Amino acid sequence: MSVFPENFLWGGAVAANQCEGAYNEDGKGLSVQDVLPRGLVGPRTQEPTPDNLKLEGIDFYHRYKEDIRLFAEMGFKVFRTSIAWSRIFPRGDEEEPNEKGLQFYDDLFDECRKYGIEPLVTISHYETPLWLAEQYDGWRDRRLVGFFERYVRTIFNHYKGKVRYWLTFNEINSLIHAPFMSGGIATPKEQLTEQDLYQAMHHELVASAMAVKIGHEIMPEAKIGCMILGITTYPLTPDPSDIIAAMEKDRDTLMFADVHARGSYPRYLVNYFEKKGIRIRMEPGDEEMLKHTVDFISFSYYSSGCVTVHQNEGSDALGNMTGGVKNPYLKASQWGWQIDPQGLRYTLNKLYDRYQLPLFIVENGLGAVDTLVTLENGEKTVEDDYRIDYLRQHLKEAAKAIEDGVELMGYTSWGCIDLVSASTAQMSKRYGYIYVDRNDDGSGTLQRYRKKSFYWYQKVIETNGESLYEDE
Ligand code: BGP
Repeated sequence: MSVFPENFLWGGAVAANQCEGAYNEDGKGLSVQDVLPRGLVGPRTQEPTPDNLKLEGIDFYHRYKEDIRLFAEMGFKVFRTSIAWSRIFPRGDEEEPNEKGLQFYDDLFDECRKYGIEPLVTISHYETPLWLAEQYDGWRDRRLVGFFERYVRTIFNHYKGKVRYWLTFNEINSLIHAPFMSGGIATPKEQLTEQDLYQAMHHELVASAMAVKIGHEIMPEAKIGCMILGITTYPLTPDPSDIIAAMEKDRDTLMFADVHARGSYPRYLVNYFEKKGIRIRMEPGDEEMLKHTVDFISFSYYSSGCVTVHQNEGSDALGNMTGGVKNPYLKASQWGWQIDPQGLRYTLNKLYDRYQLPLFIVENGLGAVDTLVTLENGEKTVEDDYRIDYLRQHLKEAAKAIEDGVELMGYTSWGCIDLVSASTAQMSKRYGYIYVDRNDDGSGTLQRYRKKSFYWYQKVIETNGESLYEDE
């Protein structure tokens, strides 16, 4: 008997800006992604430049029917994607939505439903309209809460009945690490104070709680969750000072989940604000609004990191936004992200112990270089055993967490079809079960090919996880 519940939501995840392309079609406005040709590792440009792979993405905007059919062939129960805010409100501050933008997602969600696939929709996935960044400095400005309200009311009213599962802000805690990509804050990071960043955080937290409130009013049956970048931190040594350092580092992440799950700022954060002289400007009603807590907690999980107070004891590790110090017990991906399947079990238990809310792993996967090969029967594929191995190990740890008692709603692996990377904006950092023929220089036919992992995941879903143990 499988340990995964019968209604477990197996699937995959993408984000609009990393796959749709069609960056200026059918009335879409520019988003912050359209001026980030190198992702987080390079500077922004003044306007879209041809070397920005996201402008065309994998042309999901025109090929989504073919792609959803492939997801259905794998047996997906759920498909996570985002709505590009600037398709619905091209500038972000206008009164009326763009009908063609609404129509696109109608068609997309209908296509999912045709195969019995539940859409899981991120409302804001690193794609703040560029106008809001340039004219308002993004989420630093309180008025964004009002624009966001109009946006969520529009999409909730429009897609009620089609979408039951929603996430508010992708990796909301990344606001602190990547203020432009995550929060549309145009002021350079070096010029931002902690006061600025925490004020922007407050605006997003209020907006997130407001989305939960409005969502439940409009769609009583909907499940609305937050989404946290699941940075898991270990102490590098048993030195109690390292334990404290890890506890504090963990709180950078957990404070966002604390507010979403408990409905108020945790005391350690209030005390920190006081100590640092940070004064969060609140409007009447904000504290009440925050009490609209989420139905579930979702998170991304790729790797873990270590901290230490000791100098020279480890070297830097790379990771999703923040790295920390290298863990000598772990191997890393080609991009230096440390691979730690057990860390997933640990993270699930930690979150569940703390909140007793259902959890959803909405991102996990291995970014790797793939080589397309031609089999004897002429079929083209990628023999991505390394990816299968990564995913299998992580899923087995998720299964152990379920046995530990964690309530896990589902699993959507990241980049179920190859797409443009968020941090480096490369095509060559591939996560998919489906290979897309597009290269870092923009060349390629955009043809789709099933990788070996495609068939592997199909079987995992078909057996509700039992095939994970087959070759032991
Ligand atoms: C998360 C983002 C995703 C995604 C993923 C993998 O931070 O939510 O958008 O891209 O990381 O990162 P990358 O694309 O940089 O490999």
